[in-house]
Amino acid sequence: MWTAITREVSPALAGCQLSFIPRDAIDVALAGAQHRDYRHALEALGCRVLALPAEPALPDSVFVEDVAIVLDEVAIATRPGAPSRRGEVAGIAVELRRHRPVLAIEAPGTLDGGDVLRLGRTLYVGQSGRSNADGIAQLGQLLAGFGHAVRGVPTRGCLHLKSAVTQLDDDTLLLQPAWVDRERFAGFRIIEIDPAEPHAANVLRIGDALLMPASFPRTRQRLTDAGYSVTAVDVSELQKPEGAVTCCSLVFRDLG
Ligand code: CIR
Repeated sequence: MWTAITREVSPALAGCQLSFIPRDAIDVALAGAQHRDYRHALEALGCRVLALPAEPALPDSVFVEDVAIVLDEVAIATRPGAPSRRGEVAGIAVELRRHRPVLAIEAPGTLDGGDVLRLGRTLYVGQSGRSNADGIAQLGQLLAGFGHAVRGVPTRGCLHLKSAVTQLDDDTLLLQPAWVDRERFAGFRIIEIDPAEPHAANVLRIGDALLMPASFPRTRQRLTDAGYSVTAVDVSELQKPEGAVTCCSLVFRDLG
């Protein structure tokens, strides 16, 4: 029903990009084990998981979400805002061509997939330090012919739009009000994260189920109280390099 493309943790993970959190020692072996558990959790939620081999020269390459956007009709290879991450794109694009036609964001545009939140036929794109106006405009032009609208959203104090807001179901979002304005999402029901857990807004929706980091029990309680089925995974060593759960996979529908 769903395919999830993932890439195993790079042995160079400690050389990752960091923007909003201080550098902390990363246990790379534990990161690899947590990534394996994450892949198993995706399988348990109904995904066919592809685990591409680690890229020793690309520290952030486990965060495959940032290098592509996958829709039913087409995939977009991005041009990440961090130059150190641009070498990650080609390997994922090759894999995606087995599933979708692939278009690309070109220089001087920059776009990180972590900034792209698809809600129905509108793609909300974070105007972050990683995705620039040219990249967002290119995305709009590439997708207009497929009937998808693109709308820029200002973010503040966080890496990507999906650090601040993700989708829980067709009508409901989980949102961190310090990092994005809820008014940008008029018409949606909003559940806010617990204020004691500022990084908790990044959850991965697979059908009717949600996957989230184990380190946010208060926000998880809010979600289970609201009736959601939530699986928690320990991703501590993937959070130190400023990742979370959406960033470690590209999940898309199998079109049969
Ligand atoms: C970076 O700064 O690019 C990586 N260290 C973390 C990327 C996380 N990506 C995401 O949440 N979509």
